[in-house]
Amino acid sequence: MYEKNNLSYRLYKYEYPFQALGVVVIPTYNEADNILPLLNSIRSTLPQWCIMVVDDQSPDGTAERVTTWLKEHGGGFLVSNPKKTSLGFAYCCGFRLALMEKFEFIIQMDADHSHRPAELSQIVGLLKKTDVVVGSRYLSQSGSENHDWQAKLTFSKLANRFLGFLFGRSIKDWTSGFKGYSHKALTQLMEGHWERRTYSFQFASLLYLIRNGFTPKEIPIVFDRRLTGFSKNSLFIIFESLWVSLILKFRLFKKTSINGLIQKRKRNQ
Ligand SMILES: Nc1nc2c(ncn2[C@@H]2O[C@H](COP(=O)(O)OP(=O)(O)OP(=O)(O)O)[C@@H](O)[C@H]2O)c(=O)[nH]1
Ligand SMILES: [Mg+2]
Repeated sequence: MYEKNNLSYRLYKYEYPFQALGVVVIPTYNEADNILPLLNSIRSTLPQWCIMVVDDQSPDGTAERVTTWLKEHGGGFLVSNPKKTSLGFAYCCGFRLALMEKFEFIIQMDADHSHRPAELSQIVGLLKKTDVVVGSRYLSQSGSENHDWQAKLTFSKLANRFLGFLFGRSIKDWTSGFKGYSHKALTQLMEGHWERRTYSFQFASLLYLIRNGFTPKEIPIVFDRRLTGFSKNSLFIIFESLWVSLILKFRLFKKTSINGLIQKRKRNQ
């Protein structure tokens, strides 16, 4: 275990007795009751992978639980930010470190059990053939097991319809938080500045990759309700996402449509 302090966050690294094929990056804020079962499931699904948790001083003791788990099991990192930041900032910390550690494959997923560790293997399989993989809630084979939380799903569907209207239906799930990247794609992504982004990081990052020559491949996932704890979404985050989507539409994509870019690439393949 060592500590780095030069990038304003602390990194705790726990050595692994295996040659890691990749890393799963998980941002956490107050996910104490979710995190340990998640870490166990990921380790049993992908025993040769590292896990990196990026925590923002969660007051419920998430980081302490992660530390205990990592001391016992090894094979992972805890990135501890000095204060509550944003989703974009947390991902940037994790992704930049993953690149520095030279992981070939990097997957992002939520800590709240809405993404199933059992589906990681599919993402990994596809990542070996393509640079960007999106776990999608809106393909015909996608599913949701907890039908009682329709309001959340409806809101998410509306957000995706709106983004589909702005940027095209080539991507069905613009706001998925379950995604995989090759080292090459993530290196490109980290040339952007995402530190101030909240939820908008999820679609802005996809748009950025598409503009820079990558064609994300979607695979169906089952999306579950968070196991325990509370959503970090807020009105501010919704407005920030709306604002960012409009700016991107009118500033960056005035001339070229995303659908157009993707169709052209498919024709040239
Ligand atoms: N480090 C860090 N993690 C965050 C932050 N905001 C959200 N997260 C984590 O990012 C993941 C996604 O956040 P959620 O609150 O689940 O967002 P959501 O999936 O849209 O909402 P629900 O599933 O309805 O709760 C979770 O693992 C959160 O703990 C943040 O500011 N910093
Ligand atoms: Mg969630």
